Amino acid sequence: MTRSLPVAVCQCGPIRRDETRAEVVARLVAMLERAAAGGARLALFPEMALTTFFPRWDLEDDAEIAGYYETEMPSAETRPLFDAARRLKIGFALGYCEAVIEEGRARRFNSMVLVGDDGAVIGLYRKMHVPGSETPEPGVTVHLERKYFEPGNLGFPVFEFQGVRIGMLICNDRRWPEAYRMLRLAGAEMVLIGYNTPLLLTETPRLAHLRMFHNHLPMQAGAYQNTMWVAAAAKAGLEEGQALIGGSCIIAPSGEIVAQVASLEDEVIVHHADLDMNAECARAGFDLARYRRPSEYALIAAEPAAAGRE
Ligand code: CDT
Repeated sequence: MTRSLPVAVCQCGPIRRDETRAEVVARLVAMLERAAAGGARLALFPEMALTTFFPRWDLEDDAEIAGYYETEMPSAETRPLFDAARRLKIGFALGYCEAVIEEGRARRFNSMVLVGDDGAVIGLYRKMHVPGSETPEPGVTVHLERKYFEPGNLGFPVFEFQGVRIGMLICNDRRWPEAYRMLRLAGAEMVLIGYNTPLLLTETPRLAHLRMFHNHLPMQAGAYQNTMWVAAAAKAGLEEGQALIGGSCIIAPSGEIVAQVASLEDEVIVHHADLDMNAECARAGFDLARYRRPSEYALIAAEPAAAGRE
């Protein structure tokens, strides 16, 4: 019998700075309904799907900053999404900003939660590769994720969703081959990726025309080289004056994009992911157990000083 997972990518159009959680959650519930109507059993929302992408600003008002984070998941404000999942019998993955007391101190992570079709939390991922800087840097697009988040501390976990092994990555993670390989080695069959990516980077004008290529290239390579499904949901469009790239898509283990959005708005795409393709594609040269040479890859896991050439 063929194993498959109908998966939906729910791209979000821009979210305003003053948009309330209730307004955003209503948009997400509407997309979850479209995903379920399209036959999906799992829906993916972007990175920071509950708020505007505030790391574009060097904010000073602590109350405003705190307002972008969730201290519990679900909360009274996000519960309608969990209730909808239970009502519609569909799971979801949601990127959000997490504030938590851990090891006796307040900590902030850029996180994604995986939720079952019963509305119960299955697992949590915290973004590992946190890009940008702590303070604005001259000549560089302001991207202050390192002011607002610390790097994740949960590794690259893989969770079981309806018998399918699922990994999660968040935005900049998708550009790092090690992230996909870690998930593949932990048995992931599908990777869910949420992102907020500026369309323009002032520091690299020569590469401007390649932004969408550089969005899809690492995700297609990650899918192909690790023979996994990749589903990717963007926050897209002109958000508070900053253009965010769209291009949300679903990629087969062959590396081929099998579904892609056609707008920069709230949009839902659904694809029935054939999980037998993973093994079939692996047979075309990616039998990891047979051909991989981990004893020759020590530099990859070495700290920069040991590697010596970074
Ligand atoms: N959100 C996120 O990680 N965005 C990064 C942009 C980094 S620009 C300094 C990305 O890789 O798309």
